[in-house]
Amino acid sequence: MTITTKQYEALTEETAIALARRLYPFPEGTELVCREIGDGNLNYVFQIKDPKSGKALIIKQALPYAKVVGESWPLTLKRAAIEANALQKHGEFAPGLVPSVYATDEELAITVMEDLSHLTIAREGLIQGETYPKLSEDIGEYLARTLFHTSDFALHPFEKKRLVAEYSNPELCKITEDLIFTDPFFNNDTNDYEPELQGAVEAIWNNAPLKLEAAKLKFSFLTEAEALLHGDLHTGSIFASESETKVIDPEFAFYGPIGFDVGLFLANLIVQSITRSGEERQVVLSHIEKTWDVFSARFTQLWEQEGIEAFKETAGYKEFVLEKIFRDTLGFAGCELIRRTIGLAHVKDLDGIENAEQRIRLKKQTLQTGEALILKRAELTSIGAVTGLLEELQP
Ligand code: SR1
Ligand code: MG
Repeated sequence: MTITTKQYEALTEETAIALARRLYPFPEGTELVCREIGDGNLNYVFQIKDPKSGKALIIKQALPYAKVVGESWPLTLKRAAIEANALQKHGEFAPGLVPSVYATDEELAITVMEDLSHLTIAREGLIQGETYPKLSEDIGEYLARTLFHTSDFALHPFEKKRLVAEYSNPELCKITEDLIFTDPFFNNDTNDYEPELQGAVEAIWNNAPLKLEAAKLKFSFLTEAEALLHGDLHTGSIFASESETKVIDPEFAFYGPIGFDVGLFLANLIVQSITRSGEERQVVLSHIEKTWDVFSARFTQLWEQEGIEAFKETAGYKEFVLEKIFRDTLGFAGCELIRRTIGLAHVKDLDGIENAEQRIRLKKQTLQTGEALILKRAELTSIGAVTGLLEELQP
């Protein structure tokens, strides 16, 4: 459903309720309550609820600037339509793993969708020690299904190129190009880190082989239109419970290298593994292995059963593609680890550690792990080798 409005205005809790009444047949006289629950960097998220029946819906609205910085950082409203369309496109291939979209409005830059407040943002849950037994299986499936089905391995080239154009997302891509691939590798004002990390940070800025590899990874991100990515698949973009997983927030969606989505998710699990110890760490290391195992098994099955590429049975081609995705995954994961530690956008998993000495020690470990993944990505040829490296680097 498309809602017709005259012009953009930022919603308030009152106007969000009025809009919800227009969109959903709440019985006459129903008292609705609204809360702004957005905790991300960019948008407003209103939950509108009928407390009597418990029925609720979400109205997410893009602001014409980045909320995390303020009006000095203008940002396209078109991202709301990209997000709504990507949710629906990914939902075609990974049903049940994304929220249902009820309505959209490009002018108001809103998406009206399923309320998922019975679930918890995975990052928050993981920080509290949750194990989320289904997380890696569900995300491995989500990744394989959405990425395979939007790639040249599954689509007619005309349709694939139509989608590449539809999901052109230059402003949001620029944020990633700057914040993940460029700024943390240079002495740039956007970087943000504790003085105790100055030595480790300067070591990154002066590490010529590392910077060369970061440049190559940025080049891949800039140029390789392999599949319709989520584009920001960290654990804050996932709602989870013991039995359910839902991927939200694909406003950074665009056609890019498949390993970027896989790598961002794994990097955020790696941060968790660094903050944990003993059996609790093993649970996260198992999630890391299972994500890749499920992704590669499902991708292989889809290739064999539904692939349309003429070369699909040529000996070694499928393996070549999966090896490339794996190598990219590790490199992108490395960049994400570095930027979450010293760049503009941090993660609570690390910043929330109250003991300063422990926080700095774990941040140094995160940087070291990021560097190792970037530099050793060609040598690490199995996910077991990656978790082995993580265990070595996490005493
Ligand atoms: C200004 S946006 C900062 C970060 O938040 C988003 O979730 C993306 O990860 C982006 O890099
Ligand atoms: Mg987000």
